[in-house]
Amino acid sequence: MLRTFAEHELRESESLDGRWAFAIDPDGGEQPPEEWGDTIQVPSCWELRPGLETYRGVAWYRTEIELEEACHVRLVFGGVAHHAQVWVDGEVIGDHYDAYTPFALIATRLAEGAHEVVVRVDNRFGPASALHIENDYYSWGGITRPAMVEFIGDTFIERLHATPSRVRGEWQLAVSVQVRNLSAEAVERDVVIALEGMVLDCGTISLPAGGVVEATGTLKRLPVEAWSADNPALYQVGAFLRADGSVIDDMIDRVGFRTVAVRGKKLLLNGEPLALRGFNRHESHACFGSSLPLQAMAQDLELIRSSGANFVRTCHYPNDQRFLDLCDELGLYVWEESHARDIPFDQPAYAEQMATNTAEMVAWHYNHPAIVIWGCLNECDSISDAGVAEHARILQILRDHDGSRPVSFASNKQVDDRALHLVDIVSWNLYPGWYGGGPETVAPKLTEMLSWLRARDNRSGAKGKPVIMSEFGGGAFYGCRQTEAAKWSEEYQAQLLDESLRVYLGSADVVGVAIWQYADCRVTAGWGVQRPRTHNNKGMLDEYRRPKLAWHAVTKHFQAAAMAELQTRAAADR
Ligand code: ADA
Repeated sequence: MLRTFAEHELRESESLDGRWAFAIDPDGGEQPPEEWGDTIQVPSCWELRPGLETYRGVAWYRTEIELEEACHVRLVFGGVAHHAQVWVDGEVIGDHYDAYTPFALIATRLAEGAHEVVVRVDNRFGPASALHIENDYYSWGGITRPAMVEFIGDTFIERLHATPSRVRGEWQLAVSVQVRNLSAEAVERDVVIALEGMVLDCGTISLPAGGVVEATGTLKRLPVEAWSADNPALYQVGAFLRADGSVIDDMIDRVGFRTVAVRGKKLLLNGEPLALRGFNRHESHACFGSSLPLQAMAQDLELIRSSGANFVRTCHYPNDQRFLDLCDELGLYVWEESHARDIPFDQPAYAEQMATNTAEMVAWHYNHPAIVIWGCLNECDSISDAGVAEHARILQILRDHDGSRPVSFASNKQVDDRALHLVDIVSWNLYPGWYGGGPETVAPKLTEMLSWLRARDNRSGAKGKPVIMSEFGGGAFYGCRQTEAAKWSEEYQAQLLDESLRVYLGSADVVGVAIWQYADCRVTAGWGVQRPRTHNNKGMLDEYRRPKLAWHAVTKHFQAAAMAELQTRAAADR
């Protein structure tokens, strides 16, 4: 399953998870192999197979689907790392770039019976890959997230977006339903939306041959509870397609009623100041690579919640929808960002790949109440004129696709940054105490940055905006314990995090903190030369989720902050 719940009650679908035929293709062939001799688990990373630990190349996957009657099929992949080309019965039906966004491809008018599905997967670097590059995290290979096949008719619901808002003290839900017509004739269809027993007829739409039409409607005066980390109240919203009075298709998603806004230097959730405290988390695990099963994601979120954290930044790419579903269910706030970490803008494929990845992230993840901030372009060029223009372009894509959430990018350009006027929230990646100086440099560095930002003559365009410390921390090897707290020891890392959180959580100017990072993560070979163990060792846990001393220092601060928040709220309620 691509979600933690069923997205359809009427539409027939089947999971494609399981053993697929598998063949690596070191020559990077363009045609499916004659021999298949092997099988592999889907979803999984091929790097977890002995002998393929560092394989960077092409591999082929094959499975079969059985149709009980002639129909169209919609193949939905949660993520393929990182370039997928999909074949049905020997014909290419489409392709997709980037491991971190879902995609759906349609094969039309398939006859009853068995049909072959083949996927060519390529995780090589090079001019065709601008987002997956040698980097300080690993680019895995394979069909790394769940996949499924849906059996659809000529007209079907392709997308359902639901936007909650509060009007004169009452909750309402604006719903947009995108319907596609695969037939060669124009047809009319009725669209109905429903939420917890309340039904709204969105009227009849005329679908041109091969066209896509949007139906909209707003459910008003809804008797619902607000969503927040303390009360993650979720509601099912359904869209139903009717022909001649009969429901022929459906799509179900979940919504949480909450609003996110920036007012002055504050981030607001449902009109109240929101303080974010948590971690940067890569989809990276010693036992699963980037293909974490649901239980491992749940364990991460249980650990994160146990620390007193309420926030996760999906560094540096869109996450598995099931992880976001769990954040919706458990009540964690999420900064989700499109796929970029210090990438050059002059790669030939960059412009289109970055725009597509950003738009796909919002399109597929729009309804998650847990997502409170959209991010992009981590530590990219926000100094040159061209770099600032590119930030404007990508931030505008975020705003064009979703006007309901604040946007930001995590910057390491400090006072030289020239794109801060473009964001709703200023986000700083600062590493005092690691890339220079000791823990005693944390407080002065924050004072220096805030003095610059808030100065009367500050021309950054960001003077009065909220500030998030989007990355900070230092490295330690799990098990490296020593009395003298030298760098790479757990003792030093704990001291640095202790001081960093004392300073950042104690600042009225900082509305959020995201520690770099939750757990150690594997990095790619090119970065490996700079990273001991070819891992980024700044995790509070190691890659097996074994806690370092710093985890306990962090938990002390986060739990104290959570307790103080509860006491403040209790006092306000009295
Ligand atoms: C940057 C970057 C992270 C990581 C970090 C580090 O802030 O955004 O991905 O590389 O530095 O560990 O130095």
